[in-house]
Amino acid sequence: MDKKNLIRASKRLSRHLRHAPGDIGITLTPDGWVDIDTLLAALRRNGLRLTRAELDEVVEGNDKRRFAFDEDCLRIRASQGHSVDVDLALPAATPPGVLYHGTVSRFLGAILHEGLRPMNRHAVHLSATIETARTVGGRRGVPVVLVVDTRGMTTAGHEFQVSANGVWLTAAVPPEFLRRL
Ligand code: HQG
Repeated sequence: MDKKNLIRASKRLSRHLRHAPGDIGITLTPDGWVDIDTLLAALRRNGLRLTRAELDEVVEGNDKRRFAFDEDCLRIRASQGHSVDVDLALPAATPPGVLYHGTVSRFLGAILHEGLRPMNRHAVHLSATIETARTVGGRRGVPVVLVVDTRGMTTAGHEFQVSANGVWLTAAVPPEFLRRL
């Protein structure tokens, strides 16, 4: 597959595995999985013909490794970023002493006032590196990077999880744990 088609297929997968499975008539398990043959058939009915080998290419070639197969390679799910009600059942994990969040200046006032909220997703997404946070913020304009005092949060009892593709997740970040880089 060429790059354009890989990106197109990845966007369709993100849409149906994170946000709108019903649009192509599939149902996710409570922890976000769908049977691969079911998915490919549903995509085919909805205008995207993808072979199993091409799906492997999309999963492996994905810049952020957004999708993961289960152990038997029979099922697939998105590793993070859902808006539909799934519980990925990720174990609690201990983050590094600080993490980063990339945003844009127009959200700063609200964020520094009320903290980071998950907005349409299940969790606030945090990055392990400044560079990644810049890329995330850069999707919306000139990036502004916030430093998250994860050590302080852990002491205060907040929990963290890390997705299969290395994105740190937490329910919310109160403003006292945030500062501008
Ligand atoms: C902002 C992409 C106002 C927050 C990326 C962000 C990431 C607030 C936006 C992943 C706020 C939510 C997630 C508050 C947060 N007031 N604005 N209290 N709290 N915000 O897309 O972190 O390509 O849901 O700063 O790489 O930007 O999809 O979150 O700007 O990993 O795999 O509200 O999405 O990954 O936006 O991005 P999002 P995000 P994928």
